[in-house]
Amino acid sequence: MTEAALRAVVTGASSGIGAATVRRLRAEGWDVVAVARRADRLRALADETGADTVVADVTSDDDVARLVDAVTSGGPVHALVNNAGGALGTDPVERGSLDDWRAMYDVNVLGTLRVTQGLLPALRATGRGDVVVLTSTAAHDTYPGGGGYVAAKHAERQIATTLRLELVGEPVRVIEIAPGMVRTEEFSLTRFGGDQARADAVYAGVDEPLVAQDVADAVVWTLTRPHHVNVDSMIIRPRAQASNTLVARSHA
Ligand code: 8X3
Repeated sequence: MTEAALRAVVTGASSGIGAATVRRLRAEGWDVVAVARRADRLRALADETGADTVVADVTSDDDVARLVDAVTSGGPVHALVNNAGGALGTDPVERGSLDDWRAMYDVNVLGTLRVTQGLLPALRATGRGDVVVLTSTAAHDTYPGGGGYVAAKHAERQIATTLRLELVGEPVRVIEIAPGMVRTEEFSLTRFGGDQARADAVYAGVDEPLVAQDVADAVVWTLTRPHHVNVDSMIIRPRAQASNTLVARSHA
């Protein structure tokens, strides 16, 4: 008799780290529910990987309620990967846009809170649940122009650290993965409002920034440790990045 597959929910699954995590989990034999706003991208990922999909925006209470219903009526949930999030702008604090700060808080902090609250009962019920929170090195230290993103990621990190205290003794691990410089199709492009030249400049002269698969590898490694092993927090950067403000660049 073969064992039933483990089942994971991955938010922000339409590109970057989320999509790479879906691919990697499927390759490891997990059932996966891929969640994102963009139906066309999700459909392509489903065709490629065999993942199930739910179109939902983690900043919408109604969407998350519908997501939780759809996921929990479809089977057990062993892992939630809270990956949806992102940065908007690099304004100094003095000129930071309130709208950007609000939007970053909503998706990174409240988005993770909404989905985690919704799925915790199901994660607990399996007797071996995992909550993964994709934060950032911006959750651990700051940098000029990081203001709103750093504030949101610090807050998101504290969901993970607080939840771990509150769930002690229960069969649910809480894992934070904090990536540094990862070159993905969209993270910097979104941050700079679609300005490709500014987005590319983030990685200029950097010898091998991380790629989404590097982070997916870390996520899946933590999930596939024996369940008594809780990787509380993992900071992962490219070798060329020593800190949020010190990056080696060639000037060819
Ligand atoms: C991405 C890392 O340096 O843009 O989460 O804040 S950084």
